Amino acid sequence: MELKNKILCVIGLGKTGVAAANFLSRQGARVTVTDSKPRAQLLEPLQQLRADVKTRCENPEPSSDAELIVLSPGVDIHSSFLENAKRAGTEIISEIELANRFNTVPIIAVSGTNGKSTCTSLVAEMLRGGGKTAQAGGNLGVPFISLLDQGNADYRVLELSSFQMEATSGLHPIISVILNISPDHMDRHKNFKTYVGLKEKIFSRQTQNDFLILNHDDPNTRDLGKNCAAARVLFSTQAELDEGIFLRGSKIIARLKNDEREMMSLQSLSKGMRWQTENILPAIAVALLLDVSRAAILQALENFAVLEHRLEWVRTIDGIDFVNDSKATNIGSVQKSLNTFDRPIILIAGGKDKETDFSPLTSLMKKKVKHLVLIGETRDKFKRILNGSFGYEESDSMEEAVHLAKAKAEDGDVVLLAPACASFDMFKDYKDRGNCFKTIVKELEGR
Ligand code: UMA
Ligand code: ADP
Repeated sequence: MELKNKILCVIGLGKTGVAAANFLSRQGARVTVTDSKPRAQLLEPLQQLRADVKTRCENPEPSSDAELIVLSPGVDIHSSFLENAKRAGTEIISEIELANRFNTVPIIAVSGTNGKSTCTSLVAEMLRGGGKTAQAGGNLGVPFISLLDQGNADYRVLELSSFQMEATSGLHPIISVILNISPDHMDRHKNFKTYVGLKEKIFSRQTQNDFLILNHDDPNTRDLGKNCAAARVLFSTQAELDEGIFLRGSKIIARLKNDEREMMSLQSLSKGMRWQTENILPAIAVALLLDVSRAAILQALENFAVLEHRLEWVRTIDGIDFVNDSKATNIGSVQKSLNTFDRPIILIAGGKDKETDFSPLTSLMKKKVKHLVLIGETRDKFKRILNGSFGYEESDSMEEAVHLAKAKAEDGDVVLLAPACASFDMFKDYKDRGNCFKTIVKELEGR
């Protein structure tokens, strides 16, 4: 792809926009980055841009002379400010597509609604433990385009979100993984079918030499890719599989290429890691398919630190466990959170709406949740699904919410932050929300 002197526009001046613009500028392109925010709110990213990159703030529309437009993940391909460019026939691609056109390293792609970050990080650790060089990035935090600057590697392991797949067409992973699919980001994708279609794109270019790893336990993933040439490998925590990775009692069994191996017992994992079993099984599948030894896989699992804000145990006070699952921003992850505990839960939930239908949570909440503390914009929407059947309180701040939750909790209970919503109504992002929860919990005094 020749970029020298091409007139290019990158939309969105976040992490991705900075990395993409600098990459393109280094290739000799004439780059402009546009953003809807005013300049005063973009001072930090503006400082990170190369001197020859032009910028336009408070108006994300690409200039009419742009020959190629590169979208940041947060930019919806259906945005009205892209209409003129589409009418003019200007090519619009995602940052993933751009990076892919320059990438020469085999790709392992991890997608799904929940667990991607954990699975992606685990795969990279297992590969490294097996003596291979592996770079991890994508939605995980380091843009794919930035990985190209990190030099060569045996593998690039990419976490891919539905946003990133919108203007992506050429990606061809040697192994792709779809962990699970449940409704999320409906404010952007509008319907579940479109969302599933975006997830399916990760295997659309795979061939008979490739592998597609799928969750057998999820009816939304089990039958995907039946017409795809890649070999399907399933994983399950619930059923023994003819071929794949599954649990037999508490043992993890790998049955691949007509060979059955006992990998390990769940008991040898830390409690936090046991909660990640659905993400560990597919990571093991990837590692085995790439000939990583059992010993290296076990070592990587032992060394792995559970990621912050994902079912993260914070503290036990007066016999009450406080757990930070701020990253539970959709109903699928909250279902997993609630099902993780067999003790009464005081749940702190609510936040910014993503046009989520919360009703699938009602019956599980009735079964698992002893008391609910609602925060954020979605309080009324939550109240409607509870329909007066359920005890709850409301709060305007995390501090008050934690204190209300603690007041209701007794020895043996769990106070769980699992909001089922985005955080942007009250916080900078999910990390800010989780950190706020943790700070308050750490300052609590026991009885
Ligand atoms: N912007 C516009 N116009 C728009 C939309 C956004 O100008 O219509 C501008 C914003 O004003 C802002 C910039 O775009 O200045 C932000 O771009 P971005 O939202 O793409 O953010 P990045 O910092 O580039 O981060 C993105 C991903 N963000 C999103 O998908 C929203 C990060 O995933 C990812 O880690 C990063 O690229 C590196 O690849 C975050 C995320 O929330 C963690 N992802 C969603 C999720 O996990 O649920 C999908
Ligand atoms: P992602 O990168 O896909 O958002 P994370 O590993 O960051 O995934 O986890 C996001 C949320 O999903 C957390 O609340 C976590 O507890 C929950 N979660 C992790 N794995 C799963 C899974 N396999 N099924 C459902 N929820 C999960």
